[in-house]
Amino acid sequence: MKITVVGLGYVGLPLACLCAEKGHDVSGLDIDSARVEKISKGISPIEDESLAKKLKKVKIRATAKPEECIPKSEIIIVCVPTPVDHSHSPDLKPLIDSVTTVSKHIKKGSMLVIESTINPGVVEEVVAPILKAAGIDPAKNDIHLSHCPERIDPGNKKWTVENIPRVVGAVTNEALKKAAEFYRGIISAEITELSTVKAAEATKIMENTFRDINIAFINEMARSFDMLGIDIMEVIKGASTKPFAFMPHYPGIGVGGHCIPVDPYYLIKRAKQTGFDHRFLSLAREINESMPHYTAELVEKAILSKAGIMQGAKIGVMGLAYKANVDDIRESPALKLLSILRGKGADVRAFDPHVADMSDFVDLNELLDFSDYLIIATDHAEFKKILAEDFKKNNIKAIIDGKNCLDMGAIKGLKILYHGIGRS
Ligand code: SAJ
Repeated sequence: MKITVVGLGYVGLPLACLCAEKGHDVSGLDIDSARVEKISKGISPIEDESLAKKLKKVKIRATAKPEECIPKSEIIIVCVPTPVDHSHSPDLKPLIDSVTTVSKHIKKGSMLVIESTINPGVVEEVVAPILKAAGIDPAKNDIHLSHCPERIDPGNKKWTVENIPRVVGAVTNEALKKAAEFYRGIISAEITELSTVKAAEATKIMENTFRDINIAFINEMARSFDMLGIDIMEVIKGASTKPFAFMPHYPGIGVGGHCIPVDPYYLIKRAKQTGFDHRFLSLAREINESMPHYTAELVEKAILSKAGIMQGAKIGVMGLAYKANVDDIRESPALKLLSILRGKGADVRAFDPHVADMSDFVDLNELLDFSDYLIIATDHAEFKKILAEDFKKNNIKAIIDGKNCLDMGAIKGLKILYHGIGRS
């Protein structure tokens, strides 16, 4: 089939490659011409070696011009970001702009799938009206409109776009069947057909909200156990010996990424319009948003106990990305932590081997050489290999392990002050 994937990011690009691998004739549409340029040369704009390899093998016609690809496409899949703004309000502009562009060029009888994460109601209340304004009525199958929420875990080698099960919901039964048939042709895992498009929108929001509240739960437990002098990591290990029901999550400096800290706000806001107040989801967001501040308090306490003042304290932050072994800094709690500490007058500098352009040093040794105090903000594999002796050699006075990923015993054994999140 002739396919256009709209949005060539973490979601769209792997999907475009998969469609091409399966023999489809694939175009990629993106507003970022630099990104289009790179992909046209077979270079991946995101750090992902398997993707980079794939891009060299498959043929994807990348363009910034919708008229070059949409009119001749039988299937159009929208994979653009659905972020929130600084006040945590959903920002549907990228989706609205993309659907508006598609509505100007799409031909009748085509299939339009929205993969972006959206709250229940967006397809029928936002997407369909844009199409209708262009004289295209999805309820009459002028085009086949469906929602198949993306499920991707960036950096995950085991679960990829090809083998992760998906759900699909559509505006009409015909659209549902066509979408399910298409996805069964490219994905080896189960494709579950849901009875309404709202159910599909709700499924993705629920899975990610489930993750956010579980992380908030363990963050709260960590803060409580820290006061009780209990090691949260030992207790998580203990609870995980229960062969059913318990699901381990881990405390940290906060929750980042383009999904988990964002998706709950889409549901909270839409539910409010029906008069329902998601108190629990809102509290979980409050707890997770508070973690960078909590971490900064731990840092300040450690520094005051050593130096007596924060002003000018040389703090090295290890990691800027929102999670281990990726280069993505979206909603990264590490960035929030940096600004909080700088607000307290400390001399804070960072190093992340995956985010060189935002690092203050070229390598780890430079960071260790500069720092009197260290914070682990991201548990990159490179950081977990550092020996406690290396910290001692560099005269590190205190370490705040924001991901509980270092060897606490070895560090304390060398008389370096150590504080994790829920352990010390
Ligand atoms: N985090 C914790 N404690 C945990 C797990 C995660 O603090 O126990 C933090 C991470 O450090 C990170 C954030 O939460 O800052 C998000 O972590 P994540 O592993 O959910 O990372 P994402 O957002 O890249 O991937 C997620 C998918 N990941 C997993 O399910 C493992 C999933 O939540 C979504 O399918 C996907 O984003 C998406 O695109 O919606």
